[in-house]
Amino acid sequence: MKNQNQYIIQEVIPGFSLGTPKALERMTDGHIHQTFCITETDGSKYILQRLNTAVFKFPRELVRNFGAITMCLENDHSYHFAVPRIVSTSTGSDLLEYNEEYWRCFSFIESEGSLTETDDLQLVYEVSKAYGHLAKSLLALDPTLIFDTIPNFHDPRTRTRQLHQALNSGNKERIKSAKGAITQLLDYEELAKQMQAIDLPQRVVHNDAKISNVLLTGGFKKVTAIIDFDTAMTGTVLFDFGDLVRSLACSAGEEAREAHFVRERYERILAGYIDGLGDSLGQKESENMSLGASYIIYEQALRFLADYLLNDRYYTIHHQHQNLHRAENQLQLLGSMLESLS
Ligand code: GN1
Ligand code: MG
Repeated sequence: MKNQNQYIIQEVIPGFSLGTPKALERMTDGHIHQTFCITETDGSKYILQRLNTAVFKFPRELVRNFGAITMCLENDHSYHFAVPRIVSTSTGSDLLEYNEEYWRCFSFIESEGSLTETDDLQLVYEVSKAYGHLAKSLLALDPTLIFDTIPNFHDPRTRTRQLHQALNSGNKERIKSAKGAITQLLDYEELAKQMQAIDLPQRVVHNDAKISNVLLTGGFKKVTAIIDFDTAMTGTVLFDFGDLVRSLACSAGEEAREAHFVRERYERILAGYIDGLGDSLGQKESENMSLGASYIIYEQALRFLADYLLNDRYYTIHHQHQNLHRAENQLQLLGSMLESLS
């Protein structure tokens, strides 16, 4: 029987317009898809992904969105970051459908890589500004042309329901052992209600605006590209601001057992994001930024916890209680943020 690398080299890669692969390496970041780096005999590199269709149920629409988003960014000459490019299949498609699997391939953007956290205040500002710039550039894109790759992705009512459903049908042992986190989340439900109550302009945003979706150069000080447009769809700037705070204003990343809010980084995120958005930031958006941040951290804690209660169906885990630990990390961050900003 073939191992996975042999299968990919012999059966998947030939489906794309590529040369001869020399090496294939699995990349471990990302909780959803399986991602590989292909190196060809001439040294050129590509990113190959097997899409997770349990999470992204509409892979054709996903790649169509990608085309519209990247074209919009390429047409905006003020957007000075690299834009990922799709590598077509040998039949000229953006998606390879093979053995009931969906594969796509991107050109490799040269960089030093990405980070999952940083304490460099200037980098915090630059990353935030880049996401602000992205949202400004994507204003040129009509949100009705973008397919909802995951419907109700950041919808407060849907997310609150997700926890209640997990509490009704989840693993009884786990519900017992996660009692502390469950109680805290139920106490924070008010954040979802507040978020639901504000009527904000809908625009195309990234929806996964964390530092690890940014490629860096210049000794990890300069933003070269924003990547991962899978959840780029209609939303509000509060969602992206929230993910920036989640990933940048914390003392440690989401896999750490301890995480607390770092106020001076929050101020740099706010300044950078607002500078990036420029005149595209409306008053109602600007008045509700901190609510957006607390809602997104609450939502992420809820998603990790609900997945834990349902026996880890969604997020990739590497040890048994990882999703509970991730939820606890987010709850700590949220608690210390609310205390600091009150
Ligand atoms: C997932 O796979 P990755 O790391 O890009 C998730 C995000 C979460 C994130 C938590 C489609 O993103 O929403 O914020 O994990 N993506 C999806 O780190 O659910
Ligand atoms: Mg993502």
